[in-house]
Amino acid sequence: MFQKILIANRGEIALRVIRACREMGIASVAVHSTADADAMHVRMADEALCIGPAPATDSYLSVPAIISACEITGAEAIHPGYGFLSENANFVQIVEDHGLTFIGPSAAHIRLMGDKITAKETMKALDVPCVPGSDGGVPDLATARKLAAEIGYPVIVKATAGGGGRGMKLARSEAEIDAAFQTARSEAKAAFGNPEVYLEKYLGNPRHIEIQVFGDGKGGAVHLGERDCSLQRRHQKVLEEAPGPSIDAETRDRIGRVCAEAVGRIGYSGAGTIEFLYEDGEFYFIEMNTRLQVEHPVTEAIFGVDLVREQIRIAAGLPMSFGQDDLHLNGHAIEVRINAERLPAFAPCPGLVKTFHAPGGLGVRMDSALYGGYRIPPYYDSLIAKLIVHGRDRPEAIARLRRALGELIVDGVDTTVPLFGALLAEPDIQTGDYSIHWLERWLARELQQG
Ligand code: MV4
Repeated sequence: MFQKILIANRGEIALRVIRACREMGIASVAVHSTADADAMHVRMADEALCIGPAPATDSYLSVPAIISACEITGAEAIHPGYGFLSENANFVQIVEDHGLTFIGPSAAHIRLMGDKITAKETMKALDVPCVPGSDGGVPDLATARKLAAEIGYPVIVKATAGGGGRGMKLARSEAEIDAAFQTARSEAKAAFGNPEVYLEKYLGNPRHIEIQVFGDGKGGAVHLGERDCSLQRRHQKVLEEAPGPSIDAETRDRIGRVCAEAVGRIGYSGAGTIEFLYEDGEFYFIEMNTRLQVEHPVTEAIFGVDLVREQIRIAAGLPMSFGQDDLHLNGHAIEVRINAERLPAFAPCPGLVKTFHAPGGLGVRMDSALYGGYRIPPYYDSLIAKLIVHGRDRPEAIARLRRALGELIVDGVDTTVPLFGALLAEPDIQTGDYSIHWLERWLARELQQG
């Protein structure tokens, strides 16, 4: 096992990793920018090192600074958290070239899934159900027109280097395919340096269901069920829950087995998430994320496992501490993401936090690096806390979430907390009857009324 791990991240996820390290008897190294000298992850780690100025490109994204920090502190492994360098295959290669261990999948697996066309081809070959579409890239307009007609409108043009909603264009009919194709290509070239695009049948009203998987790097793999992450605003998740309100035990078992089998067959190592659109009882693969996700705690809550501990074990060459038969789903969990943002525009609202009080009690988990007197810097993501509740069933989880939100105090900055009370009062939310477009439609109505 490692003696010392460096965490190449900040905020709540850095704390999350430090907590796992401490329980495993592993020393932790925090790295930080000059803007984060007072950050909680710096205080909580066993050691801390300043690696650069405030802009992330010069600190949390600086590969030489992070490698140097490992050499200075003697850290043997790097946990990337989410975002920043977590899905950067070149970084992983450099980490390995320096004799260090990246806590995550191989550079090859990250690269494979980072290119959305190769990801989809791989999954299709592994019998994972995919959205009907072009098999591979679409080289020119004539091909785009021909394929779109075959697939049937509406179609969506997606950048192979995109993902997470970046670089997509909808064509509702033949009249729109030329513009969609050309715009998608030129935007992809400008944004990613790679113009390649592919086509998919556009699904009108699906849910976003993602399956948590875990591979041991030797062909063994398990699944930990699904999360319903349909409630999003501008491709940012707002509330996530597990199990999915629309997924029964048999469906979970069926799609879960397909996913575990697929990642096992490619020799995948560590945590991964297979994203699907789910419509009319069918799953359609869209992307695979090769990192630990923001919303992993809802899965931890219902399965009672520590996914970061498991990531560290796998990276250290140890076997997984559970097999599929050890995993039993218990109850229901919901996470809400709390951002320092001012409504109705969701404008980032950094500044001084005068008072902070985290909710507690049975079934309540607050993952946050906030404290009273902390000044939220303006340079990074506006996520300030994740509130995760666990109950014996969905109604209990909802009641607990309302109760916990009532206990939360954040004074000094505006937050998205007021949204959640209103959201949880909605009949569709109470019954779990929502799809990927529900939240934006609701916000358009709600925020207009004030
Ligand atoms: C789609 C789609 C409909 N049909 N693909 C957006 C994020 C990226 N991961 C995939 N996305 C979508 N892909 C097909 N073939 C609709 C979306 C989509 C979406 C997906 C998940 C959650 C929220 C969304 C909001 C708008 C569009």
